[in-house]
Amino acid sequence: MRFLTAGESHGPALVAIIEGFPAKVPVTQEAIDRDLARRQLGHGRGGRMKIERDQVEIMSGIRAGMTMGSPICFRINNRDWTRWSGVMAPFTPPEADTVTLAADPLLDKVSTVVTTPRPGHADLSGAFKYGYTDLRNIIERASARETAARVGVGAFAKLLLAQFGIFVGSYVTRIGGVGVDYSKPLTPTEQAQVDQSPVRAVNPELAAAMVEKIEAARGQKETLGGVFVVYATGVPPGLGSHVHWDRRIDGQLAQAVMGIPGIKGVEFGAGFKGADLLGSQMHDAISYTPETGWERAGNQAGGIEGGMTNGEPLILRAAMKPIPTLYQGLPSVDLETREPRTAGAERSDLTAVPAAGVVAEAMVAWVLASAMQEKFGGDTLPELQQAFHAYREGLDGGTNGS
Ligand code: EPS
Repeated sequence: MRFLTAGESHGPALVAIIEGFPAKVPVTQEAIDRDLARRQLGHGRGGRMKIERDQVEIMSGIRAGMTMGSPICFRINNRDWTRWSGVMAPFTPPEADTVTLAADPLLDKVSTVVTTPRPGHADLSGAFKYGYTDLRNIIERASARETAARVGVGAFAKLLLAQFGIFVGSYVTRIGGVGVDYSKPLTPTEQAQVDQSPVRAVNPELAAAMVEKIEAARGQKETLGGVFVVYATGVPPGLGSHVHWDRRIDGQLAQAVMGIPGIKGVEFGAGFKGADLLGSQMHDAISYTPETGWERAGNQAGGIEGGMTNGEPLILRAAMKPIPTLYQGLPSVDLETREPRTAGAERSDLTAVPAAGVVAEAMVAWVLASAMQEKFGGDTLPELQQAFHAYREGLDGGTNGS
């Protein structure tokens, strides 16, 4: 399975094409739009989220509520396009020097042409790489707006996984240094509570402290990063493989999550803390009885050993840096004059850690769904299910048949 997205932040729409997705998987508009709405939330989001109401419009690949096996194509319209159409038009130069923004109390307009790179964003590296002095050409695609399309793609992956009892969820454990050490899978009720939290935190006290921290950052024209956990339950053992570096599923998951804008680190299970433990403290003892089946004494491995899932819940943590667009502006240099200049603000968020958790769910779901398709094969959901059940029966017999 593979997917591509296209679209600029202030173009007419974001588009995704998914190829190789099995046929006969039930799909509803609500299931996809629900995740798109979750991505838009979180205390500390900026004005853009007040404008957009992300919804998928299916162009192909779904008929009567079922995938058809043909490429799935969808679009998510950018409502803000109406304000930017004169600036982002494909065949005519920008009509104006500035764009008047809506729904942003701190910024009423931005320049069409941007020549001062924001430290921490794609601006300067993109300018070097593509030879631009107008950074608008980089900003538009580097914007995290594109992650809406990934969440749409991930929603399809989640629908496939649900057919096998696999669930992917997430929550926030730290924002701006306020946080807890907690890395367990949640029950569906707990996940629903997290999704009600203004910062998607695991408890209300923590949420209140995080909101306070975000409000302090707002007053200082600062931005904040944080840490979120993504977990997956019901994952069968044996997804991924030990045989080649690029088939190791922890590597694939790390790449998928590191590919989200702002993510600077990914760890599994005990993660970096595991480096300080003794071997006997780190590794999860194995036991088996016919009544209980295979059991592990803990889950320090985060559900992955030898580049393969081991049947325990998948536990991944990711660190997100503070958003690099600051309303105070950071020291920089103008690309045209080479003179020192404060980087201008684009409309942005104070923090997007709660949203990044939802995007990471999508990417984790995509990697797991791809691994399921690779291991159990077939063009249709019933074929996948048949192979999956045969594999599970082999496992329940104590070995997988040899
Ligand atoms: C985002 C859309 C963006 C920003 C944010 C996330 O809107 P715009 O492109 O109009 O600024 O609100 O992106 C960033 C903070 C960033 O640095 O790229 C979204 O849809 O999530």
